[in-house]
Amino acid sequence: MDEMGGGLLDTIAAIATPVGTGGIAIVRISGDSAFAIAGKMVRLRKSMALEEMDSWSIALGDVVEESTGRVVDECIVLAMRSPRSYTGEHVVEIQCHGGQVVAEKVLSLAFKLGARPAQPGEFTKRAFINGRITLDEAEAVLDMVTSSSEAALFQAARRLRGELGAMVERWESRIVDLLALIQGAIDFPETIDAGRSEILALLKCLRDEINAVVERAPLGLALTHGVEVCLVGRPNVGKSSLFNALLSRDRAIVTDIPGTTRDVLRETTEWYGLPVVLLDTAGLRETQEVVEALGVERAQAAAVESHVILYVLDDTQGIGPEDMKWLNKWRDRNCLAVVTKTDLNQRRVDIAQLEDICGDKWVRVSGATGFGIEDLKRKVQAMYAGVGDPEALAPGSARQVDCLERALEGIEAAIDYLYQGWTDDVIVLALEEAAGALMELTGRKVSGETLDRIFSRFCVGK
Ligand SMILES: Nc1nc2c(ncn2[C@@H]2O[C@H](COP(=O)(O)OP(=O)(O)O)[C@@H](O)[C@H]2O)c(=O)[nH]1
Ligand SMILES: [Mg+2]
Repeated sequence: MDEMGGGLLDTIAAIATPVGTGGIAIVRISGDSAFAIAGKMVRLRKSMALEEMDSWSIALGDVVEESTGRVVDECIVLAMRSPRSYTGEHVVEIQCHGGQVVAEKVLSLAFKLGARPAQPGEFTKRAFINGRITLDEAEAVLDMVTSSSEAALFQAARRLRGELGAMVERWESRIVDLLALIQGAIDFPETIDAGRSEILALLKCLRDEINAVVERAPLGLALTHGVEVCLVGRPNVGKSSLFNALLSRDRAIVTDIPGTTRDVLRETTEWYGLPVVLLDTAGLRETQEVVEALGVERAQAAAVESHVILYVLDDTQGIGPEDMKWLNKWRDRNCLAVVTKTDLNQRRVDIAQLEDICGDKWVRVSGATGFGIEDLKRKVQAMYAGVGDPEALAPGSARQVDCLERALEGIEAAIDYLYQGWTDDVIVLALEEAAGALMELTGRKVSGETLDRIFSRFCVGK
């Protein structure tokens, strides 16, 4: 039993296409018995058994219920033999007609013949375990499927092609080379000083490269999960009108009655390639009204949890003491002051005063006319460094970011130790940590391998 609760040696089966009616549905079977099981389910039209199909060949057949001899559906069979398949195991894919009942029926036949239901992600997990893909690529598979904007898709596609993993492996092998250099220095103490400045320069270069990718972590995570952007502000300042304008549709109720919005409204949208989850909230104010008070609580919680706060100010009213309080509270956050109702030309919001609190993080808009709305979207998009840069490869998961950060810590520590004149073994330890963290990112084991590589590359006669 593996940690997912299913045997790794079992043959697994699942419907690979979405639930519902469609042109075709695909039932995927993977494992040692894939051909044997599929062979009992499908009678090929040409006079050969499914088990005899060549790898990477395709054939027309009928799915037949063994017990009754009834034909369930006409199908196309794709045969892929180990190790040249997605999972690295024998895989048979049966394309049947895309009705839910049809696909379920075909799947149930596979179960009756000994396949076990695949667990979530198990085909990809097997692909990783069988060395078909690295861990970061496995994560990218999921990112591809769930990507909600083109920018997210392109990032995931690059990670799926192994671009991040390849970069990480290059960093790792540079560290391994450095380790070899240092280990060599242990054997030849007279070369140590010349070696140290060289090692320092190489480490700084490596640090800067890794750091550039770590800095794009917010972008990578934003693309994977969407950026939560939360509209907050006092009642009646125009939040819901902005919510609608930003979504280009009438989603939220807008009235001149303060306290109209109660619950937090969430809608997904896309701003110049950035996938956004936009939140509209109840106006922040003290209130005795129970439902509204709960709404205000939720508004604050939503603001705290979101990635970007849009603090809305009413240009017909100016900046009140309450506004000052919130703006100051969120000044260190990704908070943009949004001055709305500018179409009424009152100019009560003093921009100089606003700049004192927010610097250049403000924008003038109108929810009524749409003025400044695109500017607002662009300002939020620009908070995510590298979003418009096709060269900027970003990590796609918190796990990857964690590995990179730990690698960076190890390298920083090694640099410090070098400056402080610590002994080589301390530096070696820090660099091994860094290499280990990078190996975790791609899913390879860290332990003995690092050492093996050092000695196989840099043998100084030991
Ligand atoms: N002229 C003008 N009126 C606006 C604008 N935004 C909101 N309003 C009006 O201000 C009132 C409150 O708007 P609403 O969006 O519900 O504010 P909320 O309570 O902050 O969500 C409504 O009567 C809106 O029609 C704007 O940009 N221009
Ligand atoms: Mg509202």
